Formats: sequence, structure tokens, C-alpha cells
Amino acid sequence: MTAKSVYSVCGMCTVRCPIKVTVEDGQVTFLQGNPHVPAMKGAVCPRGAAGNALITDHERPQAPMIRCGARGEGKWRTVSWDEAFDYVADKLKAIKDQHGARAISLTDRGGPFRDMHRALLRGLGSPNYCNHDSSCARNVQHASMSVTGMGRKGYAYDLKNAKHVVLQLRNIFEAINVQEVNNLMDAMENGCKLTVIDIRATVTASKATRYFQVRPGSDYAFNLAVIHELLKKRLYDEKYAARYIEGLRELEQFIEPYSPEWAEGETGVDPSELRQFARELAAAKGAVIWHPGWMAARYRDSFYVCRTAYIINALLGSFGAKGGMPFVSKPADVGRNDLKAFVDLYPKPADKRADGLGWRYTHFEEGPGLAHLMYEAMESNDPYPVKAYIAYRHDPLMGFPDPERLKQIFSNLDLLVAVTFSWSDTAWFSDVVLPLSPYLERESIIATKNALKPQFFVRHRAIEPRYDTRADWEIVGGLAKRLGLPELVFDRVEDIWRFQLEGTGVGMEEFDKSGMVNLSDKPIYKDINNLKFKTGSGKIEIISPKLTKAGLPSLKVYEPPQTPPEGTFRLTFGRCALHTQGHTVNNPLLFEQAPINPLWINAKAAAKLGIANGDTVVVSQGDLEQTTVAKVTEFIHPEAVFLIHGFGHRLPVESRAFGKGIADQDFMRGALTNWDPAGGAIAYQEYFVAVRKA
Ligand SMILES: Nc1nc2c(c(=O)[nH]1)N[C@H]1C(S)=C(S)[C@@H](COP(=O)(O)OP(=O)(O)OC[C@H]3O[C@@H](n4cnc5c(=O)[nH]c(N)nc54)[C@H](O)[C@@H]3O)O[C@H]1N2
Ligand SMILES: Nc1nc2c(c(=O)[nH]1)N[C@H]1C(S)=C(S)[C@@H](COP(=O)(O)OP(=O)(O)OC[C@H]3O[C@@H](n4cnc5c(=O)[nH]c(N)nc54)[C@H](O)[C@@H]3O)O[C@H]1N2
Ligand code: SF4
Ligand SMILES: [Mo]
Repeated sequence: MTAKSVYSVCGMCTVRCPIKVTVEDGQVTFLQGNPHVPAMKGAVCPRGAAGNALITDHERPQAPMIRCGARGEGKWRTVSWDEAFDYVADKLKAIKDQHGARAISLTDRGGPFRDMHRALLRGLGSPNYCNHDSSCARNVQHASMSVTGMGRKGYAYDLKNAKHVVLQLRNIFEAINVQEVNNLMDAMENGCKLTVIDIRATVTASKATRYFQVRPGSDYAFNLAVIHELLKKRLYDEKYAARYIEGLRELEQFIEPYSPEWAEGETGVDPSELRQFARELAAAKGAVIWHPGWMAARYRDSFYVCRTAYIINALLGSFGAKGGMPFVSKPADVGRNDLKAFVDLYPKPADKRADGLGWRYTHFEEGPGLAHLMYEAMESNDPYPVKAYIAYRHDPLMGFPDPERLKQIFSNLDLLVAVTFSWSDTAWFSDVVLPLSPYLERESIIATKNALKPQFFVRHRAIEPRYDTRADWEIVGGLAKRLGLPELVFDRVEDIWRFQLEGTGVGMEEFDKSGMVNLSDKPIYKDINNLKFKTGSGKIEIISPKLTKAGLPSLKVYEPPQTPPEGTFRLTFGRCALHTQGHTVNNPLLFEQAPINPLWINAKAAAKLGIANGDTVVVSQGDLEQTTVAKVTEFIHPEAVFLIHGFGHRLPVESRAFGKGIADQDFMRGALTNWDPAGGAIAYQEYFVAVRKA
């Protein structure tokens, strides 16, 4: 028997935890957290532990496929990679000849491994790259930029050293990042307080020092009242504010009407509890993290919830502080060169973007675009036709709302390609499926992690592909070869790594020991007395000139959320520890643990409807009906019902997931055009459903 250990990167979700894979006789026999990273504590989460079931599952695309029936009909012809590449390249060339390169679009999941496919798109000459983020964290990102001029990943969450962590719209023990979970648990053992603000009592809430159940959609009122209290009682860090905050006067004036008593009417939170909470925050000043949220694409005012979260962090002196949100370092900050990027081989395309960013909308960060606006262009041909679309590690028919409408939009395309390792609604609706090898069967390009301890890391291939699937670099290379971009074509991944590492002073052999190369020995905390924010003033700005220029308020007057129409509930959603988005429900191991998404419903509301725990219930909205089981609980706000996102699969190729549970995105009809004009993200939680016993 031959056994080896491979240092790699988990791919069961986008957190991409460092892992160690044990391989015996070509089979994966053990998966664990990379022992060289203390915060992993040798562990992976349940999804990470189910990685091998993804490999052995034959219910995934096993070879390239070209559609032969109508779109979505599910009639496929299995083809060779050569034929698939030829087919896609010929179509792309024809579309480019007819409409120009800008008619080609690509979306992905963002993250550190996208250099080569972004380079492919840019090499073709198209500006139309978007990531998925208008369905996820765009409001957080734009809120961060509007306050500090820095992106949300410009600071770390220094959970390990925190004294008080506030999770609002953030379920950290179920929507998992392993290192964050471990760091927060360590901090709590050392006395760190945890406050959870949610509409339901999650696992995280059950571990919290303090839990506030707020009325769905009223978080902005909650935050305004906290700011009111911090300012009125002078509980904030006055020295820090004097030094770093611009616009405190305006904030003080604006906040005047938003007292804790006022907020109670919106949120349902007792003013004396809110006051006590504000005092506790003040006591932990500097080492407070008020989490600005992650999946914050929820309401029309979610951007302002995130903005106020950042403003509270500023008032408490958390930006740049140990135990708060210290600034991360880039390779350049430690005197090192960053990786060489393939995308830099090509000039920025001259055409304006189809989604309007950079010209129609100037207050948004341009790079990752807003995918839902690009979809609009696919339908309207405004500003110009977009005819080819590569969904690269992205399932918009599951991840964006209103799939029926999106299918209509995609029907205008001349080419829809899915690059994926699992079946997905989008892959099923596409013209060509290019099957990616799952993460244990492929290597990736080297990536940079900007962090307190910046590093380079790489995913090594643990085992050879079981089916006729390929790695990203092989797929990009296969297309690039046919599209006249020879600089993206490689026979060996080592040559790619060599290209990336040129000028960094790092050799590939340095990755053998742990899969990563640290660019500094210990965490770097920048001098808190000498912080430079990336705004015009170099300070934290309460009033954002970019928003003002766009005609948008920096401090928005509060508007209450809509009360659910009689007989309906607000449809809310989130994650569970056992699944990742929509792509693990059919995983044999994870399916066994969580085969359906029950509907959380408040006990009193359920009693009125004659619904008992475990009953089958019908969730409806007009003519649309779907069925699941009821989870009757006191621990959810009576205005809301809640579902885990990602269920309700309807693909015959997924025998386990098929027909189980509810697809929440189906109930968000019209949501593609209901987005936050200031934050850019979709407002997913502005929809209502009726519930009855089946
Ligand atoms: N296990 C697992 N972990 C994951 C993922 C996964 O799919 N599975 N996905 C990853 C990704 S892509 C993301 S974006 C993150 C998401 O991470 P989170 O944003 O933390 O996760 P969610 O479960 O979407 O939402 C958090 C909480 O918001 C609450 N909520 C809903 N409406 C309201 C409201 O009006 N007010 C308040 N205060 N709370 C509300 C929900 O009840 C839920 O508990 O998780 C990441 N980690
Ligand atoms: N209604 C509703 N909509 C939501 C959410 C919700 O809670 N409710 N959550 C939102 C959130 S937070 C997010 S992040 C988005 C997620 O939406 P997506 O970004 O689409 O998420 P995933 O399901 O992670 O990945 C999409 C596809 O990529 C494939 N894939 C996974 N890993 C890889 C890989 O390494 N390479 C390649 N090429 N393919 C891969 C998967 O098999 C899957 O088919 O959805 C959002 N949409
Ligand atoms: S959080 Fe879990 S699924 Fe995600 S990368 Fe880490 S171990 Fe893998
Ligand atoms: Mo997300």
C-alpha cells in the first residue's frame, strides 16, 4: 500500500479552507484541516468532510456535453473535449464577428482562483466580467467603500482577540468559516461577549451572551438607536473619533429623532436592554467587532444597515485595532512582489460595460460588476447585444431570484456554457456543459491571501480524475488555444506556477511542506495612531462624496419595512451547517443528514393555521405552490417564515435531491429588478407567502 499526504484547499464552499488529504492507493482516505494552520485545529466542517462523496458520486457531469434538444429539455450528446472546445470556440468566434467581443460575457463566484478565466475574457476583448456578488455581499462591500474607501476584505475580523462580537444578519456557527468559528470560540472561552441580532434563534444565538430578536427588516432602526445612544451618552471613543472621523456633526444632527424608545416601535427591542447593550459595547471599545454582514442582499435598505454597522465600528474605534478590524497586509506591505497576473497580459477593453458600471452608475465598484444588470442587457440589447454567456462556477438559475424570468432572458443568447463540477439548474439549461474536476481531483493556480499574515497558497491535486473531467487551467487552455490566445495555453501546471511566481523570490518547492508560503512570520498590526483610510480625506467619512454625487443620501431617513399582507408571512432564508448553497443537496452524505428544508414557522401563527410540528405544509404565492414539512418553533418572529436556501431541485439527474423541499428563489418573482440603488444588491427578502396545512 502506498500512502501520501497532500496539502490542498477545500472546495466544498468558497471559504477555501487549507486542508491535508491522506491518499492511499489512489483513494482519499482522510480529510482534515491543515495542521500548519493553528486556527483550523485540524478540523473541517461537515461539508468539507463530505468531499470524498462528491468524488464517488456518479450523479455529476462526467464528460463534456452538447445539448441536442430544446434548452432545458435535458437531451445531451456526450462529446470529446476536442469537440466541445471546437464547438464553443467556433460559436464565440461567430458571435465576436457579428456583434464584437463585448457580446461575450462571463460570470463567476469571485475569489482568488479567477485570474486565468478572467484573462481569457479580457484577451478576447470583452469588458463583461461579473461575479455573483450582487446576490451576496455587494451591499457590504459598497458600504465599506463608502465609509472607509476600502473594500470589506481590507480589514480582518480579529475574532481571537475581540472582547465583544456582534453578529447581525450573520450566523457564524452555521454559515461556516472554520477558522472564524474556532477563533470566536477561543475568544469566548477567554471572556469575549457575543451578541446576536437575528429574526430567529440560530445555533449562534443559542451560544450568545445576548440575543435580540428583531422584527424582520428593522435592523436599520436598531442600528440608528445604538448610534443615538453612543453619541448622546458619549459612550463612543472620542479621541479616535476626533482623529479619524469626518462628519460627526452631521451624524449627531441626523440621529436626533432615532432614540431607543422610538426604535422599540420598529424592532420590538426593549429600550433599557438596548441601553445596557450600548454600555457593554463601550466597555469593550477598540476590541469590538460589529459584523457588517455577509449575505446582506435582503432589503431595499440593507446597504444602510451595513453602513451603520461600519459607522458603529468607527465610533467604537475598531478599525485598525487589535481585537477589532485591523487592516490586512498585501505582499507589497511586507516588501514583497505579488504574483504575476495573466489578466495583466491584456489591456483593459475599451468598450463600456453592459451592466452600466463606470458610466451609467459611477458610485459602484466597477471590477466585479452587477450581474443582474448584465442580464437585463441580454434582454434589452441596451447598451448593446450580449449574446454569449459563460457561467463559470456559477448557478444563476438557483442563486439569482425569479428563475423563470431569467430563463426567458437566457433564451435570447446564442451561446450559454456552464463550467461546473455538479449538475445545476444553469448547467441543465445551457448549450454546453464543460465538467470541471472536483477540487480533490484538480490543482489550481497559486493565490494570494491578503491578511494579518499575508501568504501565497496553492491547491494541489490529491487524486487523478475518476471521469473525463478537467482542471480550470486545462479548460481555459483548451479554449484559449482555439481563440488565438497562446499565452494562456500550458501543457503542465508547473509552468503556470512558474509564470505566477516570477519576481516573487518564492520557489514552487516551498509549497511542498504545507501548501502555503507565509510572507511574514507573525501577524502585522499596523500602527493605530497612524492609520490612513482610502477616502479623499484619508479619514472615515460619514458623508460619502460618491453617494452625494449619485444623488443618494449617506444618511437615509428610516422607512419601516412593509407589514406582511393579511394571511401572509415574509419569506426569509439562510444557511445550515450541512449544505453549501444549492450544490450539495444531492451529495450522498450530506443528503442523508439534511434531505429537506423544513419551513420554520412561529408557534402561535402555526396554531392559528392548525399546523403542528412535522406536518406537511403548502407554501403558496398566487398560482405558485410548493410543499415541505413544518418546523414549528417559538424562536422565530411571527411575521416571518424561514427556509434553508438551495433545495427544491427538479433535475432528473439528481435522484436524491429531486423534488425535496422548497426553492425559495421561485417565490421572488420580479426581484431581478428590485435591487438597492445605493448598495447594488438584490433585495431578496421583500416577498410574501401564504402557508396552509397540506
Ligand atoms: N454551511 C454553510 N456555510 C456557508 C455557506 C453555505 O452555503 N453553507 N455559504 C457561505 C456564503 S456564500 C455566505 S454569503 C455566508 C452567509 O453567511 P450569513 O450571512 O451569516 O448566513 P445566512 O444564513 O444567509 O444569514 C444569516 C442570518 O440572517 C438572519 N436574518 C434574516 N433576515 C433577517 C433580518 O431581517 N434581520 C436580522 N437581524 N437577521 C436576519 C437569518 O435568520 C440568518 O440566521 O455563509 C458562507 N458559509
Ligand atoms: N433565494 C436565495 N438566493 C440566494 C441565496 C439565498 O440564500 N436565497 N444566497 C445567495 C448567496 S449568499 C450566494 S453566495 C449565491 C450563491 O450562488 P452561486 O454563486 O451560484 O453558488 P454555488 O452554488 O456555490 O456555485 C454555483 C455552481 O458552481 C459549481 N461549483 C462549485 N464549486 C466549483 C468550482 O470550484 N469550480 C467550478 N467551475 N464550479 C464550481 C457548483 O456545482 C454550482 O453548480 O446565491 C445567492 N442566492
Ligand atoms: S468552511 Fe467547510 S466546506 Fe467551506 S472550505 Fe472550509 S471546510 Fe470546506
Ligand atoms: Mo454568499
